[in-house]
Amino acid sequence: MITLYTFGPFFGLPDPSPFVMKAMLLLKFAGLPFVENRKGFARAPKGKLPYIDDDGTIVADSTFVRFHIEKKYGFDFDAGLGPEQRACAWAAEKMCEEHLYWALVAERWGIDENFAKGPARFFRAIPMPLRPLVQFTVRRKIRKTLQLQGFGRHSRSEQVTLAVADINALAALLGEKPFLMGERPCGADAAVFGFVANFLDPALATEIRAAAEKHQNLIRYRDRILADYFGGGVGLPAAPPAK
Ligand SMILES: N[C@@H](CCC(=O)N[C@@H](CS)C(=O)NCC(=O)O)C(=O)O
Repeated sequence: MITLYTFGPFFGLPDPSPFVMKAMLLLKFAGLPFVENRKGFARAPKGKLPYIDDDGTIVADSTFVRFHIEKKYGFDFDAGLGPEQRACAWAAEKMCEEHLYWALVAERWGIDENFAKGPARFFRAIPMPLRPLVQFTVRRKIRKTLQLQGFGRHSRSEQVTLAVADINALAALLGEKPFLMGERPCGADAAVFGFVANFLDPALATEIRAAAEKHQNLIRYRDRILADYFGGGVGLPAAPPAK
């Protein structure tokens, strides 16, 4: 049996982490049953979630989870795609994970209003009066990470410009197809879904969400994947039906 280490549902989504949602979807796409464990963060081999325990084999990082599934179970997430489509899917996935992700971190942790509605609640289990100190320390670490990575050095409006360019690219790539590369989901859909769902989430009150909401195809994409793989929506505003 596979155990997937997660944070647990948040923001009306199966998990607040797009990487955890990616691992969930990879396992679901591959038809592999798994159990969730929400208490594994302290033992995460890379200090991050997700990771899996597959009958004693620990695999950390969502992309290595994908490679593990492909190798051990012989499942090709991109079956039926040509080399150019595979390359395009990989590029879209990494655009989200290595670029758009930092906009999500800046939105959630850097803007007080979003922090209060979102990440501040991650710390509910920590007793008072310790909680504000832990919140302050973690937030300071994340701000420093954003500086070192570089995204945090852009002005707020530059960050929005970059994130909206990514979101517009995703919407253009998806077009009117049900999934990024056609009629059936590919590996990149597992990753891209988590970002689309997070940026559309009402827990983020920002210009980026407003820009994402202009793309009805992205809203339908999120709703389709939530319905097909997570048993339906979780109280998020749905898109009007396609014309
Ligand atoms: N490259 C990793 C990224 C995972 C990641 O960044 N996880 C974040 C949550 S979205 C995390 O666990 N952060 C905790 C920390 O950095 O302390 C993957 O694909 O799994």
